[in-house]
Amino acid sequence: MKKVRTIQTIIILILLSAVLAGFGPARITYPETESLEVIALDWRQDLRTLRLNFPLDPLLADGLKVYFLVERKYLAAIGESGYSYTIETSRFIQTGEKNLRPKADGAGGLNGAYHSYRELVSELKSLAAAYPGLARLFIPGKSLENRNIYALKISDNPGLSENEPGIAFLGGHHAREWISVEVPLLIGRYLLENYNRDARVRELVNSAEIWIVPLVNPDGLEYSILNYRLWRKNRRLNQDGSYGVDLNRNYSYQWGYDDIGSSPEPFSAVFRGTGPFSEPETEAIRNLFQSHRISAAISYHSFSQLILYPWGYFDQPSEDELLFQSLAADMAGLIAQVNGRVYQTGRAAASLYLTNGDFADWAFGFYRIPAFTIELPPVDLLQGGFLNSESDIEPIFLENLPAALYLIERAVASYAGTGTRLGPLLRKELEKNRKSMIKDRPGAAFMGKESR
Ligand code: 0X9
Ligand code: CA
Ligand code: ZN
Repeated sequence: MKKVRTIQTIIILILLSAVLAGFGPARITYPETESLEVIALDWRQDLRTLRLNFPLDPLLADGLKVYFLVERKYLAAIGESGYSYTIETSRFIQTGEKNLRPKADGAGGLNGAYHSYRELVSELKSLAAAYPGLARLFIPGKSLENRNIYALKISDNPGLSENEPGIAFLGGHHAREWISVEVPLLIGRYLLENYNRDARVRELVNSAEIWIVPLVNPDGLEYSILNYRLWRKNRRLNQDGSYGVDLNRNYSYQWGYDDIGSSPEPFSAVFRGTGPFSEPETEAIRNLFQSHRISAAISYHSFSQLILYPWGYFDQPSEDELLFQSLAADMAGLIAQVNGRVYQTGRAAASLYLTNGDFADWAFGFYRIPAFTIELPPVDLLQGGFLNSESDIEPIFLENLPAALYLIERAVASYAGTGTRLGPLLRKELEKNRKSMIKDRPGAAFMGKESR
């Protein structure tokens, strides 16, 4: 059994090194202020205890060596723990950052066709400027490093808050999931560019308020582009000297319910933060939901090709399991029609893994709206994991477009127009089915408990 796991680990490391090869060490650079070193260890040592004891980021595997990013201050302690390592920083750090930065004109650069923060800002601003009657740029909050978190509102009369359902498309919670920024951005651009020529788009834009928040974690994205491609969290400097809070563990609904899939340990990749909404980035999303009536949401991530719905924090069906099932199945059907790619659907806790404090549990748990996590392609690590190519952007956007339009359509069709924040939502039609579902109101006690 142990042997099998070791072999699996080796295979994964080899694959990781293969997929990372395209991103080559020469492209990586680190700010001197953080005193990071790259160390190499022989993978034949048991590295699991090492990784539990020190905040290390695996960088890549190559031959018998596994490379980790580590802060200089931990080096002595690692040595004292009996691990032998070599310092390989010079192999990775390229001085003279000049030609490593994305070009000022927004084309190409380190991140190719993907958007950096700056490239995204200029794209959002030019969309808002090109369609003043249909789009307006909001800033519901700022990141830790003071970057703006943008929300592009798309509707007729975008300057007014009309009695229309809001549908939010979020991306970029996780730094390394670059494709998750592109999909909501392209959905927004598509709606604007096709308003005049497509009656269906016009109808949806006229009767809804669509919120595009393509980049929840701008600091993390920049770090992933310029420093370390596989960075996940935000860039919070934690108590123990490690960096980052996992923003998709920082929402308040059942925050820290248990330690399965979310961690109280700051150096963990799934550190949930020191409290619910401890991070300004999640606070910005809460702010957006508090000040605007949002009736449905999709949060894009990568990778795995999944359409997930609550609950994620424990493996029980919610009272709206049947509605979630049918919406997810419809969306998966629409997606498959485009490029033939299959997205599996299911409850997040069962189909992927347990976690607490994620966006969808909060949006559903607190606002009782249909909220999905869509894990974009590829389907697995073999196909590239987090590293999509530039040519993947268009087909992945195109296959997700009909599902996004469908969710807007369903939100519009079932919107009761009460003008209240919550309103009767998509659930109404399934009222009768609900009676057959198991009694499940874990959130009842939490409803309204959160400060608004
Ligand atoms: O772990 C996450 O935050 C998401 N997956 S990712 O690989 N993009 O990081 C999925 C969250 C879905 N929710 C649950 N599984 N509870
Ligand atoms: Ca409107
Ligand atoms: Zn993610």
